[in-house]
Amino acid sequence: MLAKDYIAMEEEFGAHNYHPLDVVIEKGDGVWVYDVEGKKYLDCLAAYSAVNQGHCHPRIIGAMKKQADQITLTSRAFRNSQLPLLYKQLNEMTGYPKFLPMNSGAEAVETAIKAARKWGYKVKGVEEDKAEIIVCTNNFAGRTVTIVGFSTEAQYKDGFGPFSPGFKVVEYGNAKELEEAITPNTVAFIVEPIQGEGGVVVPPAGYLKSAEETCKKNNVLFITDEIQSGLGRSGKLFAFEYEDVKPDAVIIGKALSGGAYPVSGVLASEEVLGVFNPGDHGSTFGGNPLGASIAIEALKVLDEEKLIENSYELGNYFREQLSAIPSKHVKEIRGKGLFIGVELHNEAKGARRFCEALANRGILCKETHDNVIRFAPPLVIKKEEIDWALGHIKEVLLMD
Ligand code: IF1
Repeated sequence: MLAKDYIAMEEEFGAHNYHPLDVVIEKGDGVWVYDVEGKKYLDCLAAYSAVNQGHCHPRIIGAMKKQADQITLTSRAFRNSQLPLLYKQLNEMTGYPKFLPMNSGAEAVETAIKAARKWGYKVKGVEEDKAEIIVCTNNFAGRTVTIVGFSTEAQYKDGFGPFSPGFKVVEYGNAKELEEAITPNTVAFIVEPIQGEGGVVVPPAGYLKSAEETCKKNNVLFITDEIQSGLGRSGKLFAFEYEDVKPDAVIIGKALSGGAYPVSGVLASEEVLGVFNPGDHGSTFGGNPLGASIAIEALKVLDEEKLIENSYELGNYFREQLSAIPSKHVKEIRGKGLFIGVELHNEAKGARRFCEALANRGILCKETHDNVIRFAPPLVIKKEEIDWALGHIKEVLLMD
């Protein structure tokens, strides 16, 4: 079958909830992916940062195959021999005493919301059904009804109401507005340390620190969504580390499995995750031995292959080199580590045409918010590969 045949089949039988670039990928290896016609591309999206360890990392796929031959799913009605090892691995790498495993990022965010509310009622003493959670403008936390209910993007909500009450929105990066929004019923503030979908937005220096202080002062849980920014993407294990804060809970997903399987969850203190009693929360697949074994290996790969350090160093290099391109279209280059956004001026007429031109040259990336090109390659990328990409990026950014 040719690419156009796959595309026609997809358009005919699939729901049209995406508008992908017309590249039909059938194979991946490290930073490279190959389409059905044999064309090779440098993947600068890394499945929205789920593939930080690179496509089909041999150690991760090896762990997956080994566990697949043993047992894949037990349900949490029984214990399995992989989940305890994942707990231990996460504890050693992050310092958080507890973890609650789920599958998708949205489910992990829902889990944090449930934990925060229950903590509010049982520990903080908020009156029943009065708990408030504060979130930010331009947040992105997934697609469930509760989560899109607090989105500030009209399209994500349109036609999906009625929504869950109990959420307040404050401006991202504005610590004063957060302080003013807190009431005695506020149980949590959930924030992305760097906004991904928002356009790779790095908040003003000191923002997370003052948000944390405000939360502490008011007995409000400070929760970071590190589903996209975490696990090395920003050049640190967690993007919150740039500000010397210690969130009460951290939501992770995506790269937790290196893109091999959906694995997500919430890291937190005993006080926060301790609010759950048997039967309060769960998932058929959450914590399954296949996912757990994959996540253990994916975490070890991050650590042992020094991918976080590579992200930090090559991220700085990539951004420096991008800044040196004398393009009239570029308004701002931002990001941390290999989490990079290139915002274009309105006159550039959108980022999509630049992404399409890059795809034609063998570089895959995806625009966000119409006028931001995002570069977020797998963290296994090498300097030579970035240099090769930069040659093309330069020519494309110098287009009219
Ligand atoms: C789509 C964006 C990226 C996330 C943060 C939770 C989730 C995500 C910070 C939910 C998911 C995704 C989902 C994907 C596109 C994508 C995305 F462009 F929409 F914003 F990465 F940049 N918190 N992000 O970024 O995790 O339930 O999807 O596992 O929805 O099309 P999920």
